[in-house]
Amino acid sequence: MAIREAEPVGSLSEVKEAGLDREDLLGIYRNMVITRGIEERGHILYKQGKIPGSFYTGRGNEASAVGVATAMGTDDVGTPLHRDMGVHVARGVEPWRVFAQYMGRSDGPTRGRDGNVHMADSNLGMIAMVSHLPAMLPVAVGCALAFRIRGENRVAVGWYGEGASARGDTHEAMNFAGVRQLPVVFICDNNQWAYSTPTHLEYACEHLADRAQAYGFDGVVVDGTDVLAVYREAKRAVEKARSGGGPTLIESLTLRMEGHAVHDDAFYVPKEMFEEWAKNDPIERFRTWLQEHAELTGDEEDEISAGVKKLLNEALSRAEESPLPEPAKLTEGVFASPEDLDTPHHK
Ligand SMILES: Cc1ncc(C[n+]2csc(CCOP(=O)(O)OP(=O)(O)O)c2C)c(N)n1
Ligand SMILES: [Mg+2]
Repeated sequence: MAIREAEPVGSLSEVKEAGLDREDLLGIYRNMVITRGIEERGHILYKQGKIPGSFYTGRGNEASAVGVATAMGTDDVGTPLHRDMGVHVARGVEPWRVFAQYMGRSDGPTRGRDGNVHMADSNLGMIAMVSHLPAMLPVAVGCALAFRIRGENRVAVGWYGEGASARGDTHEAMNFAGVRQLPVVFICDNNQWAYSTPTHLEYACEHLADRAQAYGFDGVVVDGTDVLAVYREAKRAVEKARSGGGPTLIESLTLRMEGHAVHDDAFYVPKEMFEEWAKNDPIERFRTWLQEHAELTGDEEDEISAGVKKLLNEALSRAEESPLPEPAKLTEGVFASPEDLDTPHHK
């Protein structure tokens, strides 16, 4: 085995050294609870017939998504995927806009042009995915190249799934990033399934992070249910990239705790696997850590869950009030014109 396996996070002092105070920790916990809450409500909306198409969830991936996003700087950019609702939440997308997106309303990030998962708020440093197999890795690498050319001290973060690792664009992105030592961090959400395909039919190496060495940069495997370990590794990788140290590949290991999307009941995943991984639920795990290491009280916990419930109830009502887009204007805002691209790179 070539790569490093990240240690789990231990004490509060270790976490403080990594730059997080108690308020930050509670904020991370809250973001994870919001993330799950959005996805649980998405299931209900779908069953009520209010969501056309499907609804994708990242149950089991909340720690990974929120942990990485918390480690990014404000000016950094990322390309989160369908398992990474926590990235949108942690970067400040208001939940009502996510519901509006899924219901195809004009206040969603795509203003009703896509009633689905291809969303991102570019004002918050995110680029919407066009597909995820893994079309966004070359985009993230392109951002990193642009930062280098413009002399900007920014980092790009690109997500992909372990199934997507089998496709050629993963190789092209990583090879180019390694050759140029670009400021990019690759996050492999390894949730052990690509739709119904298990990992032994996807790759033959032990860890996908092993491949980093072949591209000329560091790889690390982290337990994706341990939010603080994810944060620590992501922070390290982001700062390394920012200071000219080149890319890092972080393989974040989880289990996709639901079907590919709400239309899929995941009948092909062995029951024992779900039972085993349910013991490591990222939210419960972090709650226990906070109780043991940061004196989280029952009152604080109740306050957070009541606050999130209120936030999401209001978000749902607000999203339902958002109008559907006007049919006559549907083609507006779909393509960028050269005038829209007001960046030094495009001039
Ligand atoms: C080129 C292409 N083929 C198939 C699909 C349909 N599809 C979307 S996600 C996915 C599975 C991806 O698995 P993985 O990369 O492990 O990500 P996960 O969904 O498990 O997070 C498939 C088959 C697609 N979007 N694009
Ligand atoms: Mg997968």
